[in-house]
This record gives sequence, C-alpha cells and structure tokens, in this order.
Amino acid sequence: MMKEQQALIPGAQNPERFTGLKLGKPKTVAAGIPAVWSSARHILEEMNLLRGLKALAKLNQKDGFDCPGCAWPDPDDDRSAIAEYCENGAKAVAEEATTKKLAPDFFAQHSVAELGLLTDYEIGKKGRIAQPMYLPEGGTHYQPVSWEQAFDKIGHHLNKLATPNEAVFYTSGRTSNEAAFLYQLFVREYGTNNLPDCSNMCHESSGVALGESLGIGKGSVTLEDLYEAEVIIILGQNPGTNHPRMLSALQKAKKNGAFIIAVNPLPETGLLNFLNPQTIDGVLNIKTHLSDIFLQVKINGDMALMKALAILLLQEEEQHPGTVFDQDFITAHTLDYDAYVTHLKQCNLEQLIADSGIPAEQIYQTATVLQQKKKIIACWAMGLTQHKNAVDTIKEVVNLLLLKGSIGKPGAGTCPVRGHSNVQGDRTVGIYEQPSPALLKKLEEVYSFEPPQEHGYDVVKAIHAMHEGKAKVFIAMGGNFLSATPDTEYTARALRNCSLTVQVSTKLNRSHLVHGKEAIILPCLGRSDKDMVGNEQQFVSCENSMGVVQSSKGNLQPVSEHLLSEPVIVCRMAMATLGQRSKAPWQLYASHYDHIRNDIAKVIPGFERYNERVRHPGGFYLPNCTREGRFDTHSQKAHFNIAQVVTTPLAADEYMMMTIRSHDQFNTTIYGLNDRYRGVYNERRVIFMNEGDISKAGFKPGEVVDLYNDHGGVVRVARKFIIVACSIPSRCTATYFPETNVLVPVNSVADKSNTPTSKMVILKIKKSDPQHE
Ligand SMILES: Nc1nc2c(c(=O)[nH]1)N[C@H]1C(S)=C(S)[C@@H](COP(=O)(O)OP(=O)(O)OC[C@H]3O[C@@H](n4cnc5c(=O)[nH]c(N)nc54)[C@H](O)[C@@H]3O)O[C@H]1N2
Ligand SMILES: Nc1nc2c(c(=O)[nH]1)N[C@H]1C(S)=C(S)[C@@H](COP(=O)(O)OP(=O)(O)OC[C@H]3O[C@@H](n4cnc5c(=O)[nH]c(N)nc54)[C@H](O)[C@@H]3O)O[C@H]1N2
Ligand SMILES: [Mo]
Repeated sequence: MMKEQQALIPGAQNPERFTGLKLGKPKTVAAGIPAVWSSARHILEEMNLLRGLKALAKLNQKDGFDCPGCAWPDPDDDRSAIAEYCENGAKAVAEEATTKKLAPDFFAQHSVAELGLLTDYEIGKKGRIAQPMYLPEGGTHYQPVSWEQAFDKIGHHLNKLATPNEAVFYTSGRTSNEAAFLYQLFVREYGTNNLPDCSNMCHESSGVALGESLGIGKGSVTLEDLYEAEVIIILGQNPGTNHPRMLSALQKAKKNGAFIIAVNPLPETGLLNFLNPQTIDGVLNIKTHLSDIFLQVKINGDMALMKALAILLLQEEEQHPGTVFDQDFITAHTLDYDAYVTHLKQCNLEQLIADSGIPAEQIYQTATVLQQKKKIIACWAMGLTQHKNAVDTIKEVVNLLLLKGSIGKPGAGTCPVRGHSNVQGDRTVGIYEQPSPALLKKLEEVYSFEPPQEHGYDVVKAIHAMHEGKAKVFIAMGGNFLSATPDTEYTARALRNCSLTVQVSTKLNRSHLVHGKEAIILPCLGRSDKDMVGNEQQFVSCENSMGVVQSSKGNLQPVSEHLLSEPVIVCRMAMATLGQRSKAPWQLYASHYDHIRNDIAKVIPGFERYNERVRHPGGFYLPNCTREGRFDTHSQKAHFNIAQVVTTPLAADEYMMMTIRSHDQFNTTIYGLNDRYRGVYNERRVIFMNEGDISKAGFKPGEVVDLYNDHGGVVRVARKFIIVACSIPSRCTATYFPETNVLVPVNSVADKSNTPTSKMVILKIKKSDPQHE
C-alpha cells in the first residue's frame, strides 16, 4: 500500500493544467531558417524592433555583453558581425531585455496566493521586477520598500542569528565574477561558508571526478582543439537545444574530418543534422550531417559502455602491443594502469554490453573507430552528471582518454559543457561551500579577517538545514531555488520555515511566492542592461566553459530607474550587515568595478593584471594544468579509476525517468510551450515513453497518467501527464524539468558530489486518478 504524499504547499508546484497538446514529427535537422524565425518572434513579443536589434548587435561581440544563455565559448578570432548568437540565446535576451515590467501596483493587485496559481510560463511573461519589494510577516501582498530599508532589514535579521551558520547564501550561475567575488567575501567576513550554488545540481560531479582523476575540476579543451579532433564523443548532452552554438563548432570539426559519436537515450535532433543559419549553405538548405555513430544508451548505461569499449581496445592492444594505447603517455603520466587492466579483465563483456542497452555490433564498430585514432575529445553535460554513480561514470570516460593518451595535447581532452553562462567563473572566484585552505589563507592575508574554516552547506544540505530549523535566513543571488531543487514540496516547507528569504532577481519566479515569514525581492540589472555608476559605464566579466575570461557590457536602457547592479547590491548588503566591523572597502568597490578586479587579482590565482587583460578584445585564458600537460593531483599523475558498474533493478511496473529541458526553456524559465525538435507543441505535461512499453503496460499514446516515486518511505506524486510515444530504450522515460522535480527525492544524490539524481528517478505510472480531474 502506498502512503499518502504530504499535503501540498499552495503555489509550490506548477498548476496541473493542460494547455492543449499538438504532436508533430520530430525534426531531423537542427537550426536553419525556422530557428531564425523563432528568434525574431520571441524578441518582438517582448520589445520593439529597435531595442531588439540594439541588443542582438552587441550579443557576444568583443565589446558587447556575454549571452545570458549558456556557457559555450565565443571564437577567439573573428566573430560574425551580425549574428554571433543562436536561437536560444536570442530567446534568453528577449526574456531579460523585455520592456514589460512589474511596478508596485502589480503586486498590490495580485496577492502572493493568486500569483501561485499561474504556471511558470505565465509568471515569467509578466516582465522585469521594477522596484524592491517586501512581504511582511502574515502579509498577503508584496509592498514597495526603499533600498535602504530593505538592506537594513537584511542586516538586522543576519545580525540577530545565534551563529552566522544559520544563514544560507545561494548563487545561480549568471552572477558575474565581480559580484560573485564580493558575495563570497561578504559571506565569509560575516562568518560562514554556507555558499551553495547551482553547480551543486549541475556539473559538481564533473568537478569532483576531474579534480580527483586529473587535478583540475574544469575541462581541458579549447575551441581550437575541437576543430583539430579526430573523434568527438558527445555523451548525455543535447547541444541543439542547450548549446546551439556548439553545432557550428561541430560542423567545423566535421569539415576538418572529425568522426562524431553521440551517446544518448534519445536521438536528439541537434546530434543528427545541422543547418547553419549563419552560412550560405544553411540558408540554401544544405545540411551538415553530424553524428557518424549514434549509440542509444539506456539511462545510466554509460559506464558499462565505456568499460566495454575499454575491454575491446585492450584486447586489440594485447594482440598488437603499442598500436592502440599510448604506452609512453601511460608510463610517464598515469597511475594505476596495471590495476585498471586487471580490473577490465575481471569484467564480463557480455554483461556490460547488456547493461549499456546498445547492440553489440555498434559497440564493436565504435571500438574499431577509436582503435585507430589518437586525438579524442569527450563532451558531456547533465546526461552524465545527475546520476547516483555520476562521478565514477565521468572517471570512466577519463580512463578511456588516458588509455589513448588523449589528454593535454592539441585536438584531445575533456569537455564538460557548462550550463549557466558564468557558473564556472563563480566557482573560480570563490563561490564554494568547501573552500580550499589556500583561498581562505589569501583572504586572510589581503583583508586581515579570519575566514571560517568549517565547510558549509551545499544545496541539498541547505534544504535539510532549513527544514530542520538549523538555517533561518536564506539569501539567493539569482536563480529559482524552489523550482530548481529536488522534492519541491519538501523544499517549499524548508523555505517556509525561514524567518527571512531574500531573492536578488531580474524576473518574477516561484521562489518569490513560496517564502519565509518575511520576504524581500531585490531587483537587479541583467547582462543586457547598461550599468552606470555615477557618470561612468561599468562592465563586469564572465568565464566561459573553456576558461576564457571576458568583459561583458550591456547596452540597453534599464526598464526601471530603481534597479541596482549585483555588485552594488552586495556592497550595500555587506555595509548594512557588517558596518564598521568590516575590513573590506565596500564603498570603493561600489564606486568603480576596477577596484573589485584589482583585489580579485590579489586573491585568485590566474587573474594577474586582471583589469588590463580583461580589456583585451576577447579576454584571456585562465591557467589549466591539464591543458598544459600537467596533472595537479597529489601524485602529479593522472589516475585511472577502478569502479564497479552499478545497475538499478526495476520491478515489473517500474520505469527510470530522466528530467530534461525542452527547446523553449532556460531551466525554470519557460520561454514557450513548444519542443520543436521533439515534435511536441503547446504542452509541457507530457511523459515520453517507449512504444512497446506503452502497450505492454496497457496504456495508449495520448492517455493521461499520474507519476509516482517511492523513496525513503515517502511517496511523491505528480499528476496529469500525457503519454507521448518516442524512440527511447525500453523502461526509460523522460519528462520536463521543473514540472516533475516534485518526484526527485532530496535524499537520492550522487556519491561524492551530492548532486540530486535528476536523471535517475524510479517511477510508477498509473492511469490518472479521476478524483483529481
Ligand atoms: N536553451 C537552453 N540552454 C541551456 C539551458 C536551458 O535550460 N535552455 N540550461 C543550461 C544549463 S544550466 C545546463 S546545465 C545545460 C544543460 O544541457 P544538457 O545537459 O544538454 O540538458 P538536459 O536537457 O538536462 O539534457 C540532458 C541530455 O542527456 C540525455 N541523458 C539523460 N540521461 C542520460 C544518461 O543516463 N546517459 C546519456 N548518455 N544521456 C542521458 C538526455 O536525453 C538529454 O539529451 O544547458 C544550459 N543551456
Ligand atoms: N529535475 C531537474 N532539476 C534540475 C535540473 C535538471 O536537469 N532536472 N538541472 C539543474 C541545473 S543543471 C541547474 S544549473 C539548476 C538551475 O537552478 P537556478 O540557477 O536556481 O535556476 P534558473 O532557472 O536558472 O534561475 C532563473 C531565475 O534567475 C533569475 N535571473 C536571471 N538572470 C539574472 C541575473 O542576471 N541576475 C540575477 N540576480 N538573477 C537573474 C530570474 O529571476 C530567473 O527567474 O537547476 C537544476 N535542477
Ligand atoms: Mo546547469
């Protein structure tokens, strides 16, 4: 018998309302002219043509602003003068640069409870928040508040806590280097390392795996490497939707002769074919065929696949020594090769192939390709990081690269493709709940205060701490904590337990509506906004997925005169909280961002002459030991990792669910209701299933079902999803994030990285309960 799910918290979940599903054929080619139309439509819905053109003209240009979409790098050399962006970058800009705004009268007319009845799509379409807002204890409506009063309230709450560890300071990955550095400085001077960030739910597993295996938690390749690669393996990533500009890089690699292997449970359109709208070929409908081999892996079957490939390569190497593996590299630079070989010999190849879900002949074919190649790049994203054994899976990918000596040389290496446009930079400048002793020592040296040594809460630990009343004040620098985190109802309860929740935001979202006893919204400038301090225009900087730091300078008139920049907000929050006891020059930092960069240069390695180098068109590369052929592990060698494949047995009526992004969303921001490439229109409450599974279970496509997860003694329910048949391995299913976050158990996390297992949710599917119609 299933136990009842806990009572619902009003407004925590997207309403269970259908919007009218229309199905089309999944697309076989990405981008092209439909993408150009889609960009134009989204821009024109939010602003006039002039403002739209002005924004797009500076998007990703060397003197312009960094796209608020993904972290894919810009070319070092020439950039397209008119269109160095993609369809989804244009949507991200449309969403941010909208001229719609929410003035205080909007909040006076609509209670918080009423706003909670809107879908995420409807909430996002309301516009930019135009003024600081405050929700008093017991209040039903947000009211305007001055910046002064807002900061005083925050300072007051923080200063009355029993210990600084009762406060949590979250960061989302759009925050600039300047703002992020100041934020961690403020938080550590205040006295805690409670700095969870969106990385904890995103590429944390990559950071841990790469750090332990190779000595740096970042990828090693540059765009040039992609152009030179002989093989590019893309695992668990949907670049056509989430990193569309990567397709141009793949196209170029392909023209240079690269062989592309895609590993995914879904035949994602962007992995198949590409029409580059920025080239004549694309406009003339001449497509580039991208993947040469598509391996339709079972959810979490990647580690088994990697091991099977390694075994086949080993067999060949043993027959023809020195022809398959790079023995010189292995001897000079790695540890535990012999142990790894012994381990491979103990594995059962047939079982591994079965666990991967891929036909044996395709795996043999792939091994034959890899056998002959020396320059291999592995790219991956959330399809590898959000699983119980994610860290070991990524280390297994690294094992394969090490066997081939495909690391630390041109055309080869690791490429974890980051999500948010500055998520990598935020970590580089100190947003981390487990700071290194070196960082803390530097802070002490430069600022003469004693930073806290004890590690802080990551995202999952922060949720538990708030739930248990151990954390009482929650402050978010961007993001949408409630909707992005697992176990929506549990997290909602955690946030509601707080005495104060503060959101520094551009747009309204559900985290403003599920709040602590008191709540504050601080509206900030976005990437595209012109940031004036006094009479001088300021710029900030960001680090992309390949470790390039570049300036970002918005050029649009902000929608409201009451907005402040994130760096200024942090300075004023710090002054209101720390007052005279602070050792940092907050006033100076707020007066010109060069002062912030001068001090980042003193504290963070790799930022020497920051102000000078960030002003070079295109910015500068941060140091990267792996790229330079060194491994900064404790042994100064790269480590082969030995781990067992873990399989998750499913009962006869159970399925595995991955929560993925549609083509019309940026995380919890829903741009539209279409998922064009997958042929799903006007509806997000869908569950993708294997055709055979649908009939075996007695369902029909189009039928409405309820989804259940039973983990740790709690049964979670997400009601009303429409079955859509698609090409996906048997027993695997997919739904959109964040609608099904309610089903992701907060206690189901990846080993070592503590990342919620958002791509590995065990599911039962039942006909929809008519009681809930
Ligand atoms: N337009 C747009 N761009 C974005 C975002 C956005 O929401 N919208 N989000 C940004 C962020 S923060 C991030 S982190 C990235 C996310 O970028 P992605 O990682 O591409 O995003 P997901 O939709 O989570 O897609 C995961 C992919 O992995 C596959 N997958 C799932 N489970 C497995 C598995 O077990 N094995 C394998 N091999 N594949 C699997 C899915 O089928 C899907 O193709 O994109 C960034 N860019
Ligand atoms: N089930 C499931 N859950 C997931 C994932 C998944 O694949 N499946 N993916 C995870 C991943 S990879 C990530 S990165 C997280 C994302 O988690 P978050 O980063 O917390 O969420 P976002 O949706 O990116 O945040 C959107 C909000 O950020 C604010 N915002 C936008 N631009 C700015 C800005 O310039 N400054 C400030 N201050 N605020 C701004 C807006 O108010 C907007 O509503 O979600 C995670 N959650
Ligand atoms: Mo992410």
